[in-house]
Amino acid sequence: MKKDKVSIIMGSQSDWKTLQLAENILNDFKISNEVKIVSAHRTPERLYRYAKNAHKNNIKVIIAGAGGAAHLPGMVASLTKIPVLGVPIESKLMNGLDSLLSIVQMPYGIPTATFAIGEAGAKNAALFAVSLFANTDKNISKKLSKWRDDLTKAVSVIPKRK
Ligand code: RP5
Repeated sequence: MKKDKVSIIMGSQSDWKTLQLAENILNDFKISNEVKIVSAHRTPERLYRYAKNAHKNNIKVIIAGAGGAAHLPGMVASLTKIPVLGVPIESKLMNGLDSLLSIVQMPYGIPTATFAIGEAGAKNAALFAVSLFANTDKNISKKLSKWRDDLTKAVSVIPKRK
């Protein structure tokens, strides 16, 4: 039986340095994943093929990162019912505000989740995918509880002076 997986897609090679943080987290939780460049503007036919085949490829969640005129998450969401988690990439000209608004302002009927701009968004999208998998997988659920406990423990009461 094929394993359920998370698919991480991005509009450009330049998005990889952000999206690799999502891949790292999925790998830490041993969640099967794949990574692809799929551009809404430069490779529209690849986007169409990818989205139309996603369901039969056992993809359960799609993390889609894009910057600037960030149409990738919304376009993919329009072609599949698989949940799409949008990550706005921190763009050079507007620090990612353009990406954020492009992703978050979806018209009624075709939702995409939208995360924070840049690295925090990539990591949180992966952790959100982990939470979705934790609903039906006890091992992942246990690991996520431990991960959260460790996060809490790592916050000291008194700030460290350098
Ligand atoms: C978007 O355009 C990509 O998601 C990327 O964030 C942005 C810039 O792409 P490059 O010019 O760096 O390839 O489609």
